[in-house]
Amino acid sequence: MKQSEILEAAQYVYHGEKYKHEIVKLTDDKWPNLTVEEAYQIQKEVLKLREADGHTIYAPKMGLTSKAKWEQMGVDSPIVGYVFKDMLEENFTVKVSDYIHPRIEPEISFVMKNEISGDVTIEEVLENTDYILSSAEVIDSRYLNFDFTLTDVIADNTSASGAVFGVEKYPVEQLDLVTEKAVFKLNGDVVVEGTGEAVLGHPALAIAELAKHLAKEGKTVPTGVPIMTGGMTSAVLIKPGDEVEISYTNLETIKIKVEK
Ligand code: 0L1
Ligand code: MG
Repeated sequence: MKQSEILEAAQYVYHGEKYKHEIVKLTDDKWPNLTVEEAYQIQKEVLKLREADGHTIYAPKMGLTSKAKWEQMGVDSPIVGYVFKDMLEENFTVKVSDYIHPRIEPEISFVMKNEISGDVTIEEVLENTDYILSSAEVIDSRYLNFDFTLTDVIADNTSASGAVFGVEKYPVEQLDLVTEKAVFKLNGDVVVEGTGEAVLGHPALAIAELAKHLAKEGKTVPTGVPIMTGGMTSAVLIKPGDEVEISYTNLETIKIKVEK
């Protein structure tokens, strides 16, 4: 793809995000052979367009790290995107009118105390972790019917739209992140559940994947900000009036009110 096409694709995707409308996916007709490398170049331009609109990057995030998500979305590789400060949901409330067709998924988030980069082990991730937070991501693919390929979703900043982080900080050594379970209740009924094991076998591996990815750009995993490790279950469609409750084995329960 020529640089002019990278920019054209980024503007097209960002228009969908900014004006909250669904778009036909990039690979449908215009760029059927979009590569992963090109998709990340488009994502980089989308991030720049958001920044030019006055928004600030808050933290990187991992996505598509669990089998539940792979099955739901029909793709099978982890991806990296960015949460912006304006995506942080306040007061545990999500307004559907701020989105196109939002879905919520439970996630385990890491806050690092030391920067890591390149090839790191699970143990190295854990040693350099400050604490763990419970969290929930609000995803909102800009693509029609949430239908995309791996490269489409990378270009679309991994459907990043909203994030809710618990406030209780948990020392990593007090948790077994593999067996830590999230149970997602919608209006009182359990709709999905999953454990940390679903996230690449261990959520710390998602952070290791991020370290590898960022190293290719000469960057390190940042410290002091919560980094989501990817949905532990499939994502759940929400509508105004819904009450979401995500309870974890040990981590703080997240309750979200869904408004119009
Ligand atoms: O955490 C995740 O797996 C989010 C992936 C984003 C792609 C999507 O499901 O829209
Ligand atoms: Mg997610």
